[in-house]
Amino acid sequence: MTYLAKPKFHHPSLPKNEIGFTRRDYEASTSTLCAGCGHDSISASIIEACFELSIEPHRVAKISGIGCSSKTPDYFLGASHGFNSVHGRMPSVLTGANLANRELIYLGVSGDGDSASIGFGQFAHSVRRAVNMTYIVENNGVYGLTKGQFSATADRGSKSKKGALNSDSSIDLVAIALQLGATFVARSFSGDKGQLVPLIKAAIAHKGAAFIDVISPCIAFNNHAGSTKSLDYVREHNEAVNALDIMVGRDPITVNYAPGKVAAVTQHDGSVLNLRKLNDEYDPHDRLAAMNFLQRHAAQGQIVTGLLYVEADADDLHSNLDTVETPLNQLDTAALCPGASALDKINASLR
Ligand SMILES: Cc1ncc(C[n+]2csc(CCOP(=O)(O)OP(=O)(O)O)c2C)c(N)n1
Ligand code: SF4
Repeated sequence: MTYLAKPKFHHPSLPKNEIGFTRRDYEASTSTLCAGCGHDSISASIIEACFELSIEPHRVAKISGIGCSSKTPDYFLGASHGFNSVHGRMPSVLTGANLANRELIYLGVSGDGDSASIGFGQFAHSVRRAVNMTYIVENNGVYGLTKGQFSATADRGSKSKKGALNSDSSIDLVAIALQLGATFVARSFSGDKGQLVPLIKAAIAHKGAAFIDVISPCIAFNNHAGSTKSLDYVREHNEAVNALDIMVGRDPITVNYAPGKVAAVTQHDGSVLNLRKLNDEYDPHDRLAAMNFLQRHAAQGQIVTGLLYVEADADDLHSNLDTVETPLNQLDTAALCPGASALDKINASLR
């Protein structure tokens, strides 16, 4: 993989977050993707979200598969842990890492080819097992790295760059994530940072399996008139369900305003958040309604974006398995290997 180091100098008065880091501290090497690729905008949103959340980069583990999308962890959070796994195998590598050290923040980055074809089973099981992670699919409807074949998320009836018609039904990863029990499900567009950054922040703050499908046009192989994942198509068919803002780790600020209205709320640092309360008709806490809403709008050719579903008090894999609180690398030998008598007891209980 090509590695281009970014120049170190930057303006001395760059704004700092509450742990004293600038946005530059969340960057990494220079992207080698095509200029204008949607994936680079997603990297920029991840950088912004982690900066705004004041996350220490070394607390993040970013894990990906293979593809242009899976190369992106090289371009953000250079000081965090990273593992570029095998094509489609990101979810099981992430699950293993998470079981070994629950203290890190897990960011899974994948492509639609990576997650909806070869890694479909892996995607499904990590979501249904409630692994505590933010799973982002950079969805361009094609295999970008291998030169633009249709992926399983390409819409039936859409055309390839060379004019071939896709006759296969498409897989909607958001619908599947809802069906599998993901406790945070959202869709966004790489070109809508205003929507994507708060969604990433909320997904990171969520305990449990958080899934974000980001429509991310491939400007080299899927940005032409017959594509339903081109910049023009997505801009014309984007139906946002809500606008999300998030506050974490501070004393609560209370506010009371009517549904459908916008309220300006002053934050601890003096900045002002404009909160838009959802209209009564959209409830992101109703899984069945979310599935219905998604399908209804898909049938009208609309791409629904925003936070579609969230379960506030979700459990994760660790609570379901009742695992030890301490990361395995901090346990001593006695705790890791309690000896033959403990094993005898377990065996006896299974007889
Ligand atoms: C086991 C295996 N099969 C196939 C490949 C070839 N391959 C590399 S990337 C890729 C597709 C990537 O597509 P996607 O996940 O949609 O990412 P994009 O490049 O579009 O961002 C394929 C098929 C591989 N590297 N390993
Ligand atoms: S081929 Fe497509 S997905 Fe890959 S870097 Fe270029 S624009 Fe992005």
